[in-house]
Amino acid sequence: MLNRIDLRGRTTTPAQLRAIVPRAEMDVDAVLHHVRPVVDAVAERGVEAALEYTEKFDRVRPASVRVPASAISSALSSLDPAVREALEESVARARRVHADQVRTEKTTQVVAGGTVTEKWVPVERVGLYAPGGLAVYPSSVVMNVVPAQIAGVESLVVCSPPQAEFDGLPHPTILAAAALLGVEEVWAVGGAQAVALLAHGGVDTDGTELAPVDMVTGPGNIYVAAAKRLLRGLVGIDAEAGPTEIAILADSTADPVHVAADLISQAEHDTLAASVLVTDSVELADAVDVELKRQAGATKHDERVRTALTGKQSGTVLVSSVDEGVRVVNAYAAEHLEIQTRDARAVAERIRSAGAIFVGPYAPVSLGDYCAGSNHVLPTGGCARHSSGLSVQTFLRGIHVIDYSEDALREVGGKVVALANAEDLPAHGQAVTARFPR
Ligand code: HSO
Ligand code: ZN
Repeated sequence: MLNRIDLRGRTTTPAQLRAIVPRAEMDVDAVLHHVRPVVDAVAERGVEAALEYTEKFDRVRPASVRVPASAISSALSSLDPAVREALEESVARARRVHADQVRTEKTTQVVAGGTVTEKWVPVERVGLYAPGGLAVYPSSVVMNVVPAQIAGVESLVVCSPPQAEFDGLPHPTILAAAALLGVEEVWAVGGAQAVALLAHGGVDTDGTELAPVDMVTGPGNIYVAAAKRLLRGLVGIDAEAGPTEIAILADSTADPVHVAADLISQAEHDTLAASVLVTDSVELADAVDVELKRQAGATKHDERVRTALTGKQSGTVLVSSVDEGVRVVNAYAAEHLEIQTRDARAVAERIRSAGAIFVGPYAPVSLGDYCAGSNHVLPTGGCARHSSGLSVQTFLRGIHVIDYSEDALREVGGKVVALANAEDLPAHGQAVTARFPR
């Protein structure tokens, strides 16, 4: 079922590996020309333009962008109690993990009379995007809101596309998740127009202000990614999320039933999702293929899953050893990486690049999607080589506070002057010497 790539006996550099191992492509540049007019129109005409695009793309026109408080609270009271309990558990675990990410202010005594303090200040107003396309993701509301709240963000707005079947409101489970987290502001707007409206703000249909945000985070489709690219700078963004990816590094001890189930679980997101098995065992690869066929036939979204698994973004990579497998997955830098090998913990310790690492037979990616306590908004497309998933840190700014006494400045003044002159910026030096006329 999966394409097979045989790397045994080949010597490859990390750069070559990145080109060889299959991956979902997302050509954001190719859609920029569609997205720019949307962003420009919302910048100019605000809510009016956002609602026009909403009608065009989502085929529904909400009465107002801001969802009434009564709709948010009633969504929570009508939520299935089992789902509510599960969401509460998800929130509690995420809060436990993210609370440990809080940074403490540190003061460095550089010299007598001279200190530099790094203080951490939360971003003031944040817009969190929760997609509502093929699936709706109340879990993503949790994964965005929890770190932002723990960072101390004071003003939070959750944005999600309006749904025709729910009278132009976002999906009720999205509203319920927001209510559960204590989020009071939800906007019924999605896609590129949502990112643009968050960045520029506007005036709602009833005349109330929709204040612009300082930062936009959360996953979305390619149009959301393109809007983030166009608006980055005016607002901060987390990452341009691409299609989801799972890589599994497995040896002959792995259970093909589990491996196949996990590959299918992420293929379920999107026909473009990438499911990659890296193994030194041909027997396992064969057994996983058999299992994929069996399980994919029985799963609800079988079409979508099969398209993702047979697409060129998915495949099995045969390697000659687990060591070589480690090299492959490090080069690949998957959004999610499972280690299903002997001594999985020891192997996991050698992983340098991945959005998140799932160790051993009882840590499937879907645990992390919902209930591990870890965050599921993670870097895709190889961005795990340089970036991390969403965390409390995402919503904090580190500000250096420089405090020097007269003596401490005088003592180092000559060095400032020397460096300023070396850069041919003598006025920089004079800003110091002006303080010490003699
Ligand atoms: N695996 C997705 C997150 C998700 N899964 C939400 C289910 N719901 C990207 O990390
Ligand atoms: Zn998932």
